[in-house]
Amino acid sequence: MRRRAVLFVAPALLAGCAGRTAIVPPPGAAERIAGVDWARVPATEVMLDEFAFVPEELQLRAGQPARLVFRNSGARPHDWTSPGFFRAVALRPDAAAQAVLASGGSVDVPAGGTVELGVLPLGPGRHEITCVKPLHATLGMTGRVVVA
Ligand SMILES: [Cu+2]
Repeated sequence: MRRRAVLFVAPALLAGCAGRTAIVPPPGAAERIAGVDWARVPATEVMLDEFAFVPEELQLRAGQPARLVFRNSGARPHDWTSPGFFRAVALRPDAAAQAVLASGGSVDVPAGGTVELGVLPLGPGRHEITCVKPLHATLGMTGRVVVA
């Protein structure tokens, strides 16, 4: 009963998957992203379906903004989850970014749906990606994002 009360008062923190910790944007992230002209940033598509990410390895460049368009062409909900990546980027401030931060680093995409995020990788790195839906990683929904 006590646990249920906690869940009731903190739904935003626990959105997506109970137990994951909300991500706080790195220092300076808001300033870094404020000057980006998103209309000039080309879209990069990331497809999700049963049971793969395409591309399996997403390549980005540090300091170069990207519009990531996550498209679920499958018949089930999927997610693109990478807490390490989302701790290392500045996100364009919008509702989609808020949902990713609150969930602890998951882009949740309903079947047939699309989610767009504006990201600015702050430095080079390599981060694992999984779909955290039960068994989806085992069935092939793993990958990585490499920031050069
Ligand atoms: Cu999945």
